[in-house]
Amino acid sequence: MVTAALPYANGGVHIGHLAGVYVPADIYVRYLRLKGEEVLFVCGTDEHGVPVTMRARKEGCTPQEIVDRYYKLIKKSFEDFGISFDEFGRTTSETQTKMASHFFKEMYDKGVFEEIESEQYYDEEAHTFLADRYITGECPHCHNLGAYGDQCEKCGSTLSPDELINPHSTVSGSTPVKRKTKHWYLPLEKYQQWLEKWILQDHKEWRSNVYGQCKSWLDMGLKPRAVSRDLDWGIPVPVKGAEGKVLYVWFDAPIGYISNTIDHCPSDWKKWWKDPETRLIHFIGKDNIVFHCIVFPTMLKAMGDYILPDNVPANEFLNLEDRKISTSRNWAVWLHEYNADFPGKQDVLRYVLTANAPETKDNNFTWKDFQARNNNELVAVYGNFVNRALVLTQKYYQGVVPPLGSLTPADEQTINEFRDVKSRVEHLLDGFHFRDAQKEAMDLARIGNKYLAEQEPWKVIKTDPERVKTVMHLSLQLVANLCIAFEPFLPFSSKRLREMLQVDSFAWEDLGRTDLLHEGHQLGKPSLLFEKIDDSVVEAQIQKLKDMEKSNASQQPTQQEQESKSQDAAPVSPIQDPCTIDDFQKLDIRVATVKACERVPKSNKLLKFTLDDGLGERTILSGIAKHYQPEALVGKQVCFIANLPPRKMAGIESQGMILSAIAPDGSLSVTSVEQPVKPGSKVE
Ligand code: B3M
Ligand code: ZN
Repeated sequence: MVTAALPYANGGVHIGHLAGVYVPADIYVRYLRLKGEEVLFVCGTDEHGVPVTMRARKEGCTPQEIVDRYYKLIKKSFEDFGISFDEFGRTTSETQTKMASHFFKEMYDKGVFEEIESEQYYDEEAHTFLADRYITGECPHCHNLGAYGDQCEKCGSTLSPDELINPHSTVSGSTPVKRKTKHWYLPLEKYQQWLEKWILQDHKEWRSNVYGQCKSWLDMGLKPRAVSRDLDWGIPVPVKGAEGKVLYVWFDAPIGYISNTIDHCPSDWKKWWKDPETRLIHFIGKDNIVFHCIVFPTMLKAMGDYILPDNVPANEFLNLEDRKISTSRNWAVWLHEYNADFPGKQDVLRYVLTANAPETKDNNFTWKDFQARNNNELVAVYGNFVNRALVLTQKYYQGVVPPLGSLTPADEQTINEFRDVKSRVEHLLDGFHFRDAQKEAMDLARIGNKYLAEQEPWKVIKTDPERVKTVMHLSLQLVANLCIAFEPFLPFSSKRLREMLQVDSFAWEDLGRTDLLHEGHQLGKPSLLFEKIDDSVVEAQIQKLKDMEKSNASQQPTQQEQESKSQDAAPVSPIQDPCTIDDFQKLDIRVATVKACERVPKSNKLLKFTLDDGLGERTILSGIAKHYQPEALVGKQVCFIANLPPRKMAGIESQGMILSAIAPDGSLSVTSVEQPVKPGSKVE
């Protein structure tokens, strides 16, 4: 039973989600299916909770309209991309309402929950309790005026609404008041010992990032977690006295895995969730670890007869062009847009995301790397080998597999080199090392290229045509092996390759064999598996990113920015105490032209500017690396303070300060002049 995290139906899916969850899950499932294992792959959209209501408020429509729209968009983009779910459901389904209510009822009846009354913020104008995200105020730590009730995004501290100075409701703008409210809590602390044994002792094999995060939660000591909310969007809490309350989205969502299974196979769903012989694997991003390793297993345990996850291979995050993916700043590559911009190239993105999979640490996607991996690996290694083998067979033997003659030591060596690829790839896939597993498959193509380059059939054909038959026979066996080895990773290419080979299907078991294509077998017409991607194509994508970011058209929350920030909701900072014109005139503010700009090695904050300030060259360091690609600033004019004393940072002397505008949400824009001016011009 394989699950992939249910994306919130409040926005599209981007490459960060794909790399972290859906591509590895799909590789794993395709691999199991190829092996002939009985496997079910379930996903769907997560349609309740504050992320959805926030989005609806922002767009001025109902939550239902939002989830209907994004369910369709997400489902279609996964389908187009070849993520092979057996079932893609929604948490607003009837089955889910029944199942989640059943879970709550049963746990309630068993006396699992604690009922706790607490005081929560209530908006008297809007007549509603306020989720933490709906409250803003001043951060007690950094005094950012736009901090949220759960987090200050300026200084990163986790907050509770009580800590906010001067809280106000983003729903009506009024000052909220405290009201008593009752909620049901899952007493995780009662399961602490059991969890410690189950995870820390019995699952030492889990990825170290997952194991480590669980350990630190457990070390801190678990606390009760509320499983209900005062919200008007969600599954009603199914007990008396709970009017106006819904199940917390994180109580409801994981049960969605089960409901979607039920919708897929109503009569035998229990075998997937209650049979101790079934292995359950959750693919998730790192921000979901606590829910999948601690909260949901506790719920399953409390229910009694469910199986528990066998493994939870959570990934770290993927950055985009060296910056954190941010949907509110529209710094993202959206799957539905990729599908539209690169039709038929699903495998290229699959390949690149797996090659850069953030398995053990955060990783980075750049369009240049996308192009390089396509051109230098898919085209030049895999595609090239396959094409040479097929085209030569076509040319010499009209596409009929030639016989195998006697083997030379070089043949033997090549056969040996790829014979054990099966066990190597299996070992890696079984351990969820997708990046290395894909590398093994690519190495197989390298073996093929090396073999052809050394045997030179195009030369030998003139002197020893019998020998060429053997070389081509073996090359074709290697092509067939590549088709199998790449099948879980690059399913579209393997399908096309099977058509070229005129083979309906291969089994995983066949991997490593040298008799997959028999002498006399007629191959189909060869065509190119991959094509080069030009500079202009990736440059257009980079430009698109920059343009989209500027226009800031979409403001959907990312996975990380979950219950998300709203730029409009963040108020601007108050005007400071008065200063005199003399104070101002002490500052020598000038315009300079950026001659060069680069990252400062080992610093993720600093950019080093070389400026033309009208008198010569000037070096200034600025802590804005998170906001700009250095290349993007070259040639621009910027305003800077020219008469600050020099200051050393990261071993480099900075001669002044570049002025930037900082928006309340923390985003930043360097100041410039409306028309180009002579460098050195004063700003007054
Ligand atoms: N929708 C959170 C997320 O997308 C959540 C996952 C639910 S999995 C049950 O990060
Ligand atoms: Zn703060």
